[in-house]
Amino acid sequence: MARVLSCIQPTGDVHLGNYLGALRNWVSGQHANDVFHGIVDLHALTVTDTPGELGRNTIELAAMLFAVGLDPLVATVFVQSHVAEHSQLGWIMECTVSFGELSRMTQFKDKSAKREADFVSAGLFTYPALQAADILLYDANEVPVGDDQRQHIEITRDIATRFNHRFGDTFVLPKAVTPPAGARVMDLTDPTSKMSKSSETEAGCVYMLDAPSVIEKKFKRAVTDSDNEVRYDRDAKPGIANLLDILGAVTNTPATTLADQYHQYGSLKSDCGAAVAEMLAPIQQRYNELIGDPAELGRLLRIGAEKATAVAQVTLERAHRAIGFYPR
Ligand code: ATP
Ligand code: LTN
Repeated sequence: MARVLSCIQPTGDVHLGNYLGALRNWVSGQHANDVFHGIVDLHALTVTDTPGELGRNTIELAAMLFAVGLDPLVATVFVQSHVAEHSQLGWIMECTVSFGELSRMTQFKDKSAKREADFVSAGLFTYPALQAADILLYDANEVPVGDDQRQHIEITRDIATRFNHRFGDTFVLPKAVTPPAGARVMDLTDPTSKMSKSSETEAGCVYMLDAPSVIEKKFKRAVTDSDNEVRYDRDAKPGIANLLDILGAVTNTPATTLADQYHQYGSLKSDCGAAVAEMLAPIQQRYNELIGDPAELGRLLRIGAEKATAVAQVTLERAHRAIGFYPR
């Protein structure tokens, strides 16, 4: 059984892209591997400065992770700041990566450029060192990530290799894996950009907690094209291809098969909206039950924190011994 680690930042409302591209695979993969799922609030702190916001986002994201079907007795779902070893190993990682290496990270260049008038924290720069700690603490063999995160897995491998070379074999080298045919969900109003919580308008983004009427309206208004022919062509007909991909992902049917079954945009849009609303209804119901029971959520997160800490402590201890800190 491979040890698999995935993490998600508590930075906003979870949307259909997150679900079809990531969370759904987490749920289906929880029995096949030994999986750890971190809600990485320390990473989100790099771009958050409002009191209380991180905690609220964390509990809402936790409720969503359990609502979509992660089983706290099978998967280890934990909050990063509950496991102090992340910060402790993070510092050691900062001392094992160079300024030059961190300067080459494209995510830092992009994010700091976008925030040019805003506060750019040093944490945004050293972010990959903390991410390396997340991964190495759990001896993770596999880290499922999208293309944007591959560079961070590469630098984690470089850091681990350097540490092992300096101080002796300590860390397992992780491998980036591409999630199984992860649907890439595009924005409904701009089908050439990915559906994202940071997009300009909300109309193109379907949130997990949107009411059925809102979902149906968003699909009805999805941007398509004017030739009125349903066929699967990502380049020429990105709007229609996106709808077919979404309906395909929800109903487990190949998008090209669906394309043959539809002749009108209107019925494709309404079926898509209805299928998504139907898929989300039981998730929303479980979410509402959980979010109304903070004591239970706290209990579930403590189970995760205990399991995560047990593993992380052993690894940190190993790193401390390898470095040769004077023991207390
Ligand atoms: P933002 O929406 O602000 O761009 P994000 O949605 O990429 O952020 P992350 O927390 O970085 O959010 O990603 C969580 C997971 O969801 C990642 O595994 C990411 O690959 C996946 N994901 C995000 N957006 C999409 C999308 N539109 N289609 C498929 N997968 C997605
Ligand atoms: N940087 C990632 C989130 C993240 C992560 C991790 C992913 C933090 N630590 C460890 C995988 C493994 C992102 O922005 N999506």
